[in-house]
Amino acid sequence: MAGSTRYLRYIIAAFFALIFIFFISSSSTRTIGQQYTQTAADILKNQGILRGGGSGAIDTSGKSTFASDAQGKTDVGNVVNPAMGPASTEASSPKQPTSPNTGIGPTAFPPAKAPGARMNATFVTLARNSDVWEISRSIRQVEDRFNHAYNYDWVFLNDGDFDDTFKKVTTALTSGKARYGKIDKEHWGFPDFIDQEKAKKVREDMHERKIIYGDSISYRHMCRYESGFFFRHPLMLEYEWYWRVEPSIELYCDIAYDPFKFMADNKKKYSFVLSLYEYVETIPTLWDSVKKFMKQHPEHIADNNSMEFLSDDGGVTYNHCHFWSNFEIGNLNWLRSKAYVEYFDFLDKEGGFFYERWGDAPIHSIAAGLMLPKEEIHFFNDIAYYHVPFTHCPTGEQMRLDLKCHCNPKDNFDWNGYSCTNRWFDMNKLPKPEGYEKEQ
Ligand SMILES: Nc1nc2c(ncn2[C@@H]2O[C@H](COP(=O)(O)OP(=O)(O)O)[C@@H](O)[C@H]2O)c(=O)[nH]1
Ligand SMILES: *[C@@H]1O[C@H](CO)[C@@H](O)[C@H](O)[C@H]1NC(C)=O
Ligand SMILES: *[C@@H]1O[C@H](CO)[C@@H](O)[C@H](O)[C@H]1NC(C)=O
Ligand SMILES: [Mg+2]
Repeated sequence: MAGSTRYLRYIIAAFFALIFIFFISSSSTRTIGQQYTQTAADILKNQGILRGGGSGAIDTSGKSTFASDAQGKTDVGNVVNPAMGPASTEASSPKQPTSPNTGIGPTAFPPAKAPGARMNATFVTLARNSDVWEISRSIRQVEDRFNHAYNYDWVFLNDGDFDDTFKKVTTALTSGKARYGKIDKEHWGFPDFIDQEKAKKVREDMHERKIIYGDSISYRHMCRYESGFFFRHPLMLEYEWYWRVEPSIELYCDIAYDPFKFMADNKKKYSFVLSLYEYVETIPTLWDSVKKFMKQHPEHIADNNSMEFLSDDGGVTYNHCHFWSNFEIGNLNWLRSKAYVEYFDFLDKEGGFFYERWGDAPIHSIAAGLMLPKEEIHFFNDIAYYHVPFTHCPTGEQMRLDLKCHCNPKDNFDWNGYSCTNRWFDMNKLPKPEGYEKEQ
């Protein structure tokens, strides 16, 4: 008799112990990563311990993984899943009405928009209608990481007419005014001094040598337009600063201040995030033309220039270093200056946009390198960027954490031997960002 009473006591004790264990586990599974939040009652029901339960094993795995999260900021205990039914959480209780965040005290949200004046600036994108979905991805990232708080305008330029889809989609994505411009025929096409036969032979030859875009006419028009005309488009005349954005780029970190204002406040005219060596086959005679220009216009060459970045022998030869111009933040009035326009006109007459395949990146870079004092060029370590196939992921772990970056530091191109950024730091005698050795 006494033995069976003791037996019954064991069963009751074990039963309560079980309830206790499930109660603990339920409070730690109430977090993201689980399909829905579970109460102790749910679990017991699933186990068939309470009446009306389901059939068997439930997955409580992950409870230890998430237990620590639940105390941190990933606790989403207030998320209510309508499928949970009446036994769910206190958040769905009608006794707790919703109320707005007062903006006061420790639970106040930060202000939604950046304060302060805007610069006279715009984003600018050259694109075709077929680029709509790739440019949409770029816009979304620029808006999410920066412009949602600043609402700068966005100018879209095209040698054809933008169609309704392009305009509708991009207007919806931009937080500032979206504006659409058609490129003048004068600015997109062969100038009359170009020998068509000679240009054609070059394209055929480059095609055979498998040089990228070597046989493309439109790519050449594009490079010439970006080199000499985009800043003179009527829409662009209304602005002082531009930020070039191409399709299919990525921005990996928050941009927590206004780079346009930074440029203005620090007297910068041109900026970059990636630099590298140009493909020689596309610019075999560019430097010869540049040297002719320098001789003809010594008044345009800045005293404190970046020749050391461009040449290893004091200007005799070009080392092919250039800033990668698919990302640029720069000053439009500089590009519209007498110096730059004369530089472009001179190079244009040389014919290399069509008799070779001069890209706008070396054209812009050499101009900035020779005609601006070097302190007017800025390297944005904190703007994390990707354009196929290169990544600029900021050097320095603390910066990456502070800016909520999602790039892999191993992908950073800056300290790679094929990058010219190391050279840029050396020339300017700038201390390299902390931790760069580890990211080489
Ligand atoms: N409207 C127009 N835009 C072009 C044309 N070709 C290139 N682009 C744009 O010019 C920029 C550079 O072209 P992309 O194909 O990205 O060249 P890559 O980055 O050098 O490979 C991008 O913004 C393109 O959308 C063209 O024929 N017409
Ligand atoms: C913006 O800059 C352009 C070019 O310098 C200028 O013509 C225009 O008047 C400026 N707009 C404002 C609002 O300052
Ligand atoms: C030249 O550039 C360097 C680096 O930006 C700067 O520290 C220096 O003051 C400049 N010198 C002159 C004469 O402007
Ligand atoms: Mg591109």
